[in-house]
Amino acid sequence: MRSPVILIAATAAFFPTYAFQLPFKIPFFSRSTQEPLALPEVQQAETIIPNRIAIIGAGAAGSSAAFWISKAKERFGVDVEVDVYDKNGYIGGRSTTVQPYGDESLEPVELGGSVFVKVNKILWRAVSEFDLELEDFGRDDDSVMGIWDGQEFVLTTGGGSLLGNWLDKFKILWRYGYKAPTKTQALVDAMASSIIRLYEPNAPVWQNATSLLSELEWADVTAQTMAEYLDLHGVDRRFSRELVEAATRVNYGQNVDEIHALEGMVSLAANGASTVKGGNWQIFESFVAASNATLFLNTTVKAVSRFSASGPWMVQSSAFKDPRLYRSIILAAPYDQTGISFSTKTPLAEVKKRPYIHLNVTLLSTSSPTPNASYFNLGHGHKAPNSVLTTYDGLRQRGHSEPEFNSLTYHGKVLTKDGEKRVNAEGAEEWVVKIFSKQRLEDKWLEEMFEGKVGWVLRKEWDAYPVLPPTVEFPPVKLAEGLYYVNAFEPVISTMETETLAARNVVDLLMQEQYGAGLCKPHVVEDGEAARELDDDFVYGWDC
Ligand SMILES: Cc1cc2nc3c(=O)[nH]c(=O)nc-3n(C[C@H](O)[C@H](O)[C@H](O)COP(=O)(O)OP(=O)(O)OC[C@H]3O[C@@H](n4cnc5c(N)ncnc54)[C@H](O)[C@@H]3O)c2cc1C
Ligand SMILES: *[C@@H]1O[C@H](CO)[C@@H](O)[C@H](O)[C@H]1NC(C)=O
Ligand SMILES: *[C@@H]1O[C@H](CO)[C@@H](O)[C@H](O)[C@H]1NC(C)=O
Ligand SMILES: *[C@@H]1O[C@H](CO)[C@@H](O)[C@H](O)[C@H]1NC(C)=O
Ligand SMILES: *[C@@H]1O[C@H](CO)[C@@H](O)[C@H](O)[C@H]1NC(C)=O
Ligand SMILES: *[C@H]1O[C@@H](CO)[C@H](O)[C@@H](O)[C@@H]1NC(C)=O
Repeated sequence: MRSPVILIAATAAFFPTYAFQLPFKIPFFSRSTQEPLALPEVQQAETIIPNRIAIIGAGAAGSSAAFWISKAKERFGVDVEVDVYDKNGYIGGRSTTVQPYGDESLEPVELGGSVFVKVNKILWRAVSEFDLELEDFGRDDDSVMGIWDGQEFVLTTGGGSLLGNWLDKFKILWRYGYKAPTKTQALVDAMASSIIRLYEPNAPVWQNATSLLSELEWADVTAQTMAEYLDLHGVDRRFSRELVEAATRVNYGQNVDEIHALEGMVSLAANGASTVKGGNWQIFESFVAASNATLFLNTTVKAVSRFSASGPWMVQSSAFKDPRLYRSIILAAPYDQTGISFSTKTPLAEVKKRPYIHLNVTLLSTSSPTPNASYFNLGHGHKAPNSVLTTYDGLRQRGHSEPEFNSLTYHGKVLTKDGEKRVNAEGAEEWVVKIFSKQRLEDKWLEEMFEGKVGWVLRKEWDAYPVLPPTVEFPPVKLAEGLYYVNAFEPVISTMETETLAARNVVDLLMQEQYGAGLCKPHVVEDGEAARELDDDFVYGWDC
């Protein structure tokens, strides 16, 4: 039940004008504050709060927030301006692409967030609404997957991706038995079906993740590690420490005895993994374009302040000499990483420090069809898998050394935008390879791994996703009246989809609390009206 929420929205529906009388005059300046900023010219005893919202960050979260606001405006007839700021010169944040050799004529490669699945209903819908093209991810029939423990492969399977259809794999059954994979699959399916709640017409709106998790009955899932959770459900230890860990390590750079079980399960929900041809960032660019918001790229927000509880928010950025005034602010970036100095008369809700996994991504092209077999201690005449995932269990159980990387995966040939295979100076075709590691992989290491056949190399460091230990405590969604924090959701689940979902929630709250509106008008059931038929394509937010 979202009863308090419905109530507010219903009030607005009955008295549609009540919400829209802004801007109005509000006493603005209060003597007792220390001012860290140069105050704007407009500063007087009182001032007008402009009918304007600032969104800080133009990744999945911020771009979709702008889009959701535009949907709310359309549905409620609210008049509000939106500014989107990003310090980068592009939209997409952690979801962006690069081109091999920096060559514009080549097919781009994802450098950050790359895949999503069909149950990610917001992104899936966006792809069709914005006329983008989906590509299957990892359905390469030549691919051979191996799980490397630092000294040997504990498992190798041929063809297809690990997670797409791992249940079918005879070798998996042989190594782990039948029960472990089926039980795990059942747990993943149960999770996926409870996520569906978030897309239904009466989707919950939450003030904090704790209340959402208890509503979805996931509170105990985030409270334990993936290892504990699977152990408790009687899943074979070797299965969780090897195969499941391969998934948590490639997706979140964390082991099964470190990561909480909800995110662990998300790592396994990889059925039908897809990516947008040309780059996922096109979704986020389309969100901003469709929103009609004003976009400030290459613009760093330096300070956010408010001198009285009812005054305007002031945003100091590199785009304007004076602070720009807002009614509300949506923070759509990890709090600790923004470098923003906040100053308010009453303290903000506390956002605890939250470390992120610092990931080194190495993208390269090579004409070597597989990595160096002797690196992997394979005998003469053996080929190494072209998709190497890893487990920590070699070290944990057998005293092997830790794998030097989290994952090393081939991603098809280097292609031109027309789909032709590009050949290098020696006339050889090349593959694109992506390696995730904690440490930098030096040129010499790469040359050995790909037997001297390395073409292009690009290294990128990301603060990729939060460190996700089991917890029952999550950051607040609302930091103050009018100040909302989307990335509060990342310690629950960190994916592109869930960032758009968390943005939807924040916009729903903001539009209710600040404008007496909401994202969707509540559906009032008329007397005698049949219960609404729900069609499968319904996505709350996109639809109402
Ligand atoms: C290597 C890698 C692989 C991943 N794989 C997947 C995957 O396969 N599938 C998946 O769903 N997710 C994946 N993720 C996670 C996913 O990319 C993120 O969860 C998601 O993109 C986060 O979106 P966001 O908008 O919340 O944050 P971000 O994308 O980080 O956006 C925040 C934006 O805020 C801007 N910003 C910060 N501070 C300021 C400031 N002071 N002023 C102005 N702008 C500021 C930043 O420049 C940034 O653009 C991956 C991430 C990485 C790094
Ligand atoms: C952002 O800045 C970079 C580097 O100065 C520049 O190349 C790029 O064109 C700028 N982009 C935008 C959208 O202003
Ligand atoms: C979370 O929200 C619920 C209601 O939505 C509230 O009762 C609870 O106190 C909140 N918890 C925290 C930690 O803010
Ligand atoms: C988009 O914004 C411009 C200028 O801010 C405005 O004139 C126009 O009406 C807006 N269009 C829509 C569809 O909201
Ligand atoms: C392959 O790896 C082995 C062991 O790491 C190394 O000694 C050898 O030089 C590598 N081969 C090439 C051609 O680089
Ligand atoms: C990532 O790893 C750390 C630790 O080894 C290095 O200090 C960084 O230089 C490295 N980053 C890149 C881009 O290679």
